[in-house]
Amino acid sequence: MSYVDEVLEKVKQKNPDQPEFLQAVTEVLNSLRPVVEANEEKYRKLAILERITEPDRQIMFRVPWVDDNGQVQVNRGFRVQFNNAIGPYKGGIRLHPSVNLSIIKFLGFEQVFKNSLTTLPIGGGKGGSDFDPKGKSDNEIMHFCQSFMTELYKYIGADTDVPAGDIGTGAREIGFMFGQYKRIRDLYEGVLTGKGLSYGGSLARTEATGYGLLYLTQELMKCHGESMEGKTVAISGSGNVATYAAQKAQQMGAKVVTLSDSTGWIYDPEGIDIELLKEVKEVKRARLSEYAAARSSAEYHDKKNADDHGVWNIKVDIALPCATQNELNLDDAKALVANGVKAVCEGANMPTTIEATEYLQQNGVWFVGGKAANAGGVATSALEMSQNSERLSWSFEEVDQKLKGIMVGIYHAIDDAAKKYGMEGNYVAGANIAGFEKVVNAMIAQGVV
Ligand code: NDP
Ligand code: 2IT
Repeated sequence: MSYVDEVLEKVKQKNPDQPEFLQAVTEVLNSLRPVVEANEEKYRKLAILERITEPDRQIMFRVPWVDDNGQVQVNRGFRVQFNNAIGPYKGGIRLHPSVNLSIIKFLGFEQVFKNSLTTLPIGGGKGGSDFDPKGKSDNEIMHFCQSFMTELYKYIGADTDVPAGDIGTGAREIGFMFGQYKRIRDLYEGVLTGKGLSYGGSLARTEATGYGLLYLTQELMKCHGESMEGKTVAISGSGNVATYAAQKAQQMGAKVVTLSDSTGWIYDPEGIDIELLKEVKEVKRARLSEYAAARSSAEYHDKKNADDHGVWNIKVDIALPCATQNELNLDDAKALVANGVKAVCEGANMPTTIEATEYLQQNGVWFVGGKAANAGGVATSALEMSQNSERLSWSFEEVDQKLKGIMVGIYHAIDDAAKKYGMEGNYVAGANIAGFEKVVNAMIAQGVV
């Protein structure tokens, strides 16, 4: 049996109840076959694949807090520190009722390769809780965040592990967590990124994931003799990533015609009104249906069931899934291909199922996975860490220029890696290989640790 198959089997046996983690590992290890085969005996002897698929440590803890009615609530907190071969653990905190160990492990595993692709010195980790921020008052959010940090602070630090935002965690939550860390440790350090601008945050971090996604997509199009100008774009989600992806796409001359949330989706053939979107989602924290109610050109569709991903049925040139894992399945991929989609680039983490990814690739769609396409967020987090370390802050333009350079660089790195192993155009394999090589070299150099 090949070393890849051996390890895939072991990972399945050890984690039978973790479907998302197994999905992420299967995708990565399958695409690493040519690299692993070229180093089969060496990697087997050093147990490289066993080590890279087993987190350094997994922390799970109780998060008790008191709601506005005086009722004590208990959530479960997680931090998975996956791999710190190339820098301190780095990765977001997801607050969503669906959060469990499988989801945090898949995100932490992917983060290792993504962070490596940024070229910056950051290892991979992820955290979160099954806490649901929806419908909670600011007071409840603060109490939860303070309780979460009262345990998490033991394991993190500016040179150890630096969390950030993800689904359900934005500037408000990061602010409450930072305040509690500072209070407990009596230490003013860059322990979190995505901070507010008045206390160590970086300009352009809010925009970074969405903007970065578009910088990479633009480079992909350019290298295929196309531009963003005049293209029609479908985006899913309506949170941080979706909002700034839509904004940058329209600044580039494309028209974004869809958005979604967990209850429904909109089709706006005249192009998304970004200011209205921000007002509804960022200021009012309301549902997308309110966007449609305020804009006559927009149609609102209720989500019929969990498998209803209506946005992928719209005819577009480019699709950018920016909501959550497994939101674009084989049927969605078929609908996109039938409508002539040219490119699919993932703003979310693992939004496309393995079958859908393969179908898109087999049908000539230029497909870039999240580890490369959404790396702009964490890359800019690393730039925030640099600014915190030198106790300076850079201008928006300086950060944005660096972000653009990093995303264009990532596109070429994954394109080159795919070509080097005879898989031209397979950007999924290219990203996994390029991300893996750097981490493995560092692991080997550092010995058996
Ligand atoms: P937000 O919380 O800001 O927005 C999430 C969006 O996705 C919302 O519209 C939400 O709808 C929708 N969504 C979330 N979960 C589900 C679900 N289970 N089913 C349907 N819709 C869902 O998160 P972000 O924009 O920050 O994150 C979006 C994706 O991008 C995630 O996969 C995240 O891991 C990834 N990502 C984020 C980065 C960042 O810097 N923030 C960086 C790189 C990747 P609703 O409001 O109804 O829940
Ligand atoms: O998935 C991700 O890359 C993020 N949520 C951002 C992580 C970070 O540390 O900025």
